[in-house]
Amino acid sequence: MATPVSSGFAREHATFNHVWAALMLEELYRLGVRDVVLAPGSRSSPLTMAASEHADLRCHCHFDERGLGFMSLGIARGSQRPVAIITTSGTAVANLYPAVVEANLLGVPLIVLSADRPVELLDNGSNQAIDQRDVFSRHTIFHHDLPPPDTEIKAAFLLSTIDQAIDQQCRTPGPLHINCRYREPLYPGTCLMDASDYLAPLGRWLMASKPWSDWPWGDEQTSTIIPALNNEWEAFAQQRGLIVVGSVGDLQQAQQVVELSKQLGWPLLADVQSQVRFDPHNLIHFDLALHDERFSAELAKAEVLLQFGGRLISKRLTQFIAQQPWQDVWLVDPLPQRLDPDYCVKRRLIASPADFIAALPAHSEQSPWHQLDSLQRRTSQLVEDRCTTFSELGVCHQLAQLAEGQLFIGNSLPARLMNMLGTHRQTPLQVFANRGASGIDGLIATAYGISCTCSQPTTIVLGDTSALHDLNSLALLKQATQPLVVVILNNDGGSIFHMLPVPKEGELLERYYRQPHGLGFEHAAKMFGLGYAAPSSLEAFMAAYTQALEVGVTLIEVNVPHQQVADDLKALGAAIRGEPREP
Ligand SMILES: Cc1ncc(C[n+]2csc(CCOP(=O)(O)OP(=O)(O)O)c2C)c(N)n1
Repeated sequence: MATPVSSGFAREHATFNHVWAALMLEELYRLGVRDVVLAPGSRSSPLTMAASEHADLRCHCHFDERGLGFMSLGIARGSQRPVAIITTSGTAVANLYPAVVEANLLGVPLIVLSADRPVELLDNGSNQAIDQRDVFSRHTIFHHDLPPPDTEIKAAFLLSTIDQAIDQQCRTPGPLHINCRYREPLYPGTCLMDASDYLAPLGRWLMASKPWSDWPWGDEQTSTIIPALNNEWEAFAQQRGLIVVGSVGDLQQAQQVVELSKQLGWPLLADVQSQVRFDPHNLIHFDLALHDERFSAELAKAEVLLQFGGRLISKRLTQFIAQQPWQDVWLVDPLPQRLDPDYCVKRRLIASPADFIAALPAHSEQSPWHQLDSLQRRTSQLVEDRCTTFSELGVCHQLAQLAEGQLFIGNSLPARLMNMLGTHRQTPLQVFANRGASGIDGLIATAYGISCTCSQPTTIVLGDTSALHDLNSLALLKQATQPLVVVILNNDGGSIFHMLPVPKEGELLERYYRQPHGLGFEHAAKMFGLGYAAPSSLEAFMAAYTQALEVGVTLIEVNVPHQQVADDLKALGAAIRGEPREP
């Protein structure tokens, strides 16, 4: 309901609340925001209307704020841009909590704009009013509680508050929260209000495209601290080293790490979140090969470790790193987090892989020191042999080869299986996972958000309990503009608990951990208008999956016995260790 002037910021708006909301969204746009996600609500009307009227903002909707938060996480990660979230007041805001927690751990720039009541309507029995001040506590990098829009408060205050918040987000990527209090009226009346006088002090801002105040933004990463590396690097690089790659979002940066590993002749152990796990240079089956004593012994000849990115999925690799008597350990990651669960790191470099590599002094190419490739080949052959059946192992092994575009990996066993299986690929595959807090919530919404940002197919592979957790986000999928495939590994409950030391006696494991439900997903697919397939052989899975990558949205349900995956992994580990087969 704002009337645009011939060019520049509109001077007439529905209410004064709408003036402030429009100023905020315009400033966020100038600071790089392109996507806004919204859930319905009354108190947030000024923000909703401002977002919907902004010509250059893409709006995405979901009725469930928990899924909305995860959807924004996916969009922000896929587009590598900040995403604004608009919710109404009350539990709507609280429903964003899991996604905010995950964004904080992964350093994803979300901007929560929560609508709220003015303070005089708090704690007096007013409807849908909770204390929203700093509701996300220590899980945001910035919090601001705005006063209700007021003509006595300069518009420049609002703009510079946003500029400061976004500057903070550039320095420490993560979610920020701006609580927006509105007095009524929240909706347009019969005529527009002219805000020309109020806006006039903004002068050139009204016609320009730059933010109000000039703060560092974009590539200018002031937190990048690379000390003079010359002497330290020479001493470090002369030793026998390993390169481990954890979570690295950017394929090109990860490829530079691969090149570095080739130049140094150091083995590369890249996690599935590294973007280069399927690179021909990676020791792709290192996780399983660590069962093999000869492989582990060879790896243990390493004296120094250079790690890029954290949050390794492989427990065996994490244990190896913890136990190895390293001469030195360097860890490179742009986020200022410790990322060192066993306190091995001696030098923590807060830098992107590309910035770190660019800062290194020249080094001559060295020949590889390791026998690991040939030792790993035995493990790879066993993986090939054991992944030929219709099972979670077989399906994940195939997915790693057949997937195109983007693959989102759910937590619990899918993350572990995709980190173990598969083969080298000629074409890169962009891989995402919510491994900050490793929740089984919001996975479908996150994958949908990621799919919104690219022109290629997206696949999500997840467990049945995880799928049930976010079932209502299936409602988002019919809006997908690119092929989207949801592969549900339905082992009737949380099969990961078979692999954990939960006491097996009595009903403990079944009733309190695994929680079998006996549910299938065919009717869910129907209800949400998705294609559906339930293959019963590996060949049928491959055919259904390949077809699903072509067009539309398809839910592929892989029904397997609950105990199978644990038995298969146990048998594979024993085979790699060279133990005789159980009769
Ligand atoms: C929000 C949340 N609640 C609980 C957990 C603990 N948890 C980890 S795995 C898991 C079971 C997951 O089951 P499913 O999705 O079916 O996968 P599977 O174990 O069969 O691979 C649970 C409950 C969690 N990680 N996140």
